[in-house]
Amino acid sequence: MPDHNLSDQDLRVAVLGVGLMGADHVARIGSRISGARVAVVNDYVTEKAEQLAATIPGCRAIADPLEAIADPAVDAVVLATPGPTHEKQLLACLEHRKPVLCEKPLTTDIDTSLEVVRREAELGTRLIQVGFMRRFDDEYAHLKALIDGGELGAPLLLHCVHRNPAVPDHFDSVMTVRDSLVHEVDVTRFLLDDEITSVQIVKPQPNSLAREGLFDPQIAILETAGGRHVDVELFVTTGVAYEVRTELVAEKGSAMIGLDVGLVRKGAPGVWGGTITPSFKERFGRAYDTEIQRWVDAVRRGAETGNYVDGPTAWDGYAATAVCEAGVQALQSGQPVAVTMVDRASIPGA
Ligand code: ISE
Repeated sequence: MPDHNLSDQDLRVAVLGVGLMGADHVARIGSRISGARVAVVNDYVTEKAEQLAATIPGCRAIADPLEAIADPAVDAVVLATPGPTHEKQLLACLEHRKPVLCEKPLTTDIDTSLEVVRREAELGTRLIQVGFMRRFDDEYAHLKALIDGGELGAPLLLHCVHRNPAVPDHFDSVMTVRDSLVHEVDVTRFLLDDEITSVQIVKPQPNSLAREGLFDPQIAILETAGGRHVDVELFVTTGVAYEVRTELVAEKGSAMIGLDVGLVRKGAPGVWGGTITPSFKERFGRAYDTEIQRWVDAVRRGAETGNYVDGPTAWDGYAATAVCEAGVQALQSGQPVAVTMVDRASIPGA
């Protein structure tokens, strides 16, 4: 935990993994976030980290991620490394008491996610925030406030659409569950304050334009402990745009977000329209800024509050892993699969 006085100093952040997401966070911290600077970068491609460090005043590249975490001149960590490396890196952050913002997934399986939750709980302080950025998006925040305000009555259903224009060649049907559905899992838990208890995946006729063997689209059907039904269209090879929509149906009305309306322009005769959102970087850019700024602020206040998190916790990461695990089984079996999770009350402090 930062033990020096941060009131007149920037938080020194190590960004581990400087691929698409990590490099985006480095640029964000360097230009749009106050109270923090990137002090260390790391990547499994060492030269990439070295080249990036050379462009940032006062920044060093450290080749070993665990050394970067332990470095005394690092106050906090952003983990944007591949999922399978998270368990070790998160445990190192806990060992060195370094607050960490971890991009999803928390870890890649239920047992290791649970172990991370337990180890953090044993410390009696929250150090791990999980990067579910949609909770920081204005539209999701509005929808959440509308639900919590009770105007629409009890929520009954969510209809979600998750479309990507394209995915990389290595993206397979399981990644649709673990990388794409995972956001809808977190959105469901966030909006409804309800745990997901079962998952079914329906595989319609695949898009003939998708890579051979990729089940795309997929329809996920989630049931919650409170009996709510959530359906999600996951379609990651539309060739069109980044489209993420959520419609809530409640007892006294419905509400929809993600229409991507923005500016509507009338141009050539007989034509009207707006711009297409190409990827999650544009759609959720402001949400990422808010997420990182609030995290930095929480970490800077941490010495007084004893809490280094302002957003989704390790428990939220564990719950998402558990639901996606059931989702992967459901993808194979075609049947509804029950989600296995421990009772939160059995881990004091989780
Ligand atoms: C990607 O990893 C993301 O996190 C995006 O938000 C999601 O839309 C995409 O499907 C994932 O592959």
